[in-house]
Amino acid sequence: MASMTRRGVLRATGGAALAVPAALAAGSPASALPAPSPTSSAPSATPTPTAPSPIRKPLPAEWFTVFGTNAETRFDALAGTGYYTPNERFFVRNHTATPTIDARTWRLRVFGSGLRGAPTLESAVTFTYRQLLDLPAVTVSTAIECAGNGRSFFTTQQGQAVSGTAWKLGGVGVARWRGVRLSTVLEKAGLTGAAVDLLPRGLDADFVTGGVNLGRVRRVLPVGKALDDVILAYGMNGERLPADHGFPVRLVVPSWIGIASIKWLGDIEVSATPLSSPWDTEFYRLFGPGHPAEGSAPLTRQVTKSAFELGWNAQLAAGRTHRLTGRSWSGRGAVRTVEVSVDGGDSWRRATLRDPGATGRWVRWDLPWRPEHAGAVQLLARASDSTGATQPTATPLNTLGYLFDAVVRHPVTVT
Ligand SMILES: Nc1nc2c(c(=O)[nH]1)N[C@H]1C(S)=C(S)[C@@H](COP(=O)(O)O)O[C@H]1N2
Ligand SMILES: [Mo]
Repeated sequence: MASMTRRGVLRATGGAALAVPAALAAGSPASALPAPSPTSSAPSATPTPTAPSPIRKPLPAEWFTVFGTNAETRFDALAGTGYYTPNERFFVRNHTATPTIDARTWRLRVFGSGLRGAPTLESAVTFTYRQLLDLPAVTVSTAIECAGNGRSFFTTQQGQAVSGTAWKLGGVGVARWRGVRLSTVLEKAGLTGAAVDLLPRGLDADFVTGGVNLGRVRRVLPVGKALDDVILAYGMNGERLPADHGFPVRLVVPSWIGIASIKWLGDIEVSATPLSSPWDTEFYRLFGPGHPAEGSAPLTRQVTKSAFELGWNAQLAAGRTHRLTGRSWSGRGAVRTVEVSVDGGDSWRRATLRDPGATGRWVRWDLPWRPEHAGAVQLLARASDSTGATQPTATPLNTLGYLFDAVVRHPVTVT
């Protein structure tokens, strides 16, 4: 691991599912399937075999729960897989569909008033794939997590209506990302002290929702964060960055919600004046009771969560000792303790942590449990982090269902 490891490596990111404000939602975000992008120039008379899938990799039911253009990792599919989420099992959150990009012709274009000479998009400073590979490389171990991860529990645990993909807890994964520091590239592009905001933008299709074309997926990245620990990643867990995860190059923004980590990066505006996008104003803020009409400030850091590596409604035999395993993570601090309750929260026992805690990524943990009687049980796990925060029993409502951090009640059946 390179020098960034110590600091940058230790933070998590999160993204949001697609939480579409009611005003924009035509259907579920998952239904906002874009027209497939034309990837070949085959004559239109040629019958199309099958509509291209929005996600390229196989999505076996043992590993994923699929929601339209998105696929959630099943936590029971992580048991025994090691610390990092295997690329094949890493969740995918696509606003539209995974595009096909030729790394030989791909260029990253960097432009704007925050660069020397204020180049326009047409006169942008460009980087080829090869040029990026030739710059000093770093490896960062961090989570990418959707801001909407855990959203379904607002409804199933708290009885609240929220819009967006109904993730359980699998809209998260941790990988070793290989790439070049964004600060290195910005410096080469002529960053000036006047720069305040960046606007990285993807090469996937325009995002159309409720009949409104919001343009290409993009989200403001303040220059302070950009220079701190963000990388342009071209490798994931020792492999070339897979198509579904942003090939050829994506941003990895440690500890922040997943939308910050723009995939299929095409250009970055660097501005001396504040920038904005619908992903900063319409989505990825807290809306609803207790929040201003325009929403909270744009969301940045992820919250704390815990998950058992068990299927939903898993069956466990009575009269035997089971090793309950799980993972806890936070974008706000390092996970320090994890407690488990098998009696609905009346009593708690400390789980054994198997990894050192670090901001922005998880720790694996385990705990033996010997259930004596058959019946339905809810398993609870709660983590405390280095900021002193412990997962609460409820998360205050926000209508787009972001940043769920309450203790999840995981149903199992003892047989
Ligand atoms: N260009 C582009 N970047 C994107 C997205 C997208 O749809 N298009 N989705 C974002 C969201 S909401 C999340 S949570 C993460 C998901 O990353 P993954 O699919 O590699 O898990 O990518 C982010 N980057
Ligand atoms: Mo996301």
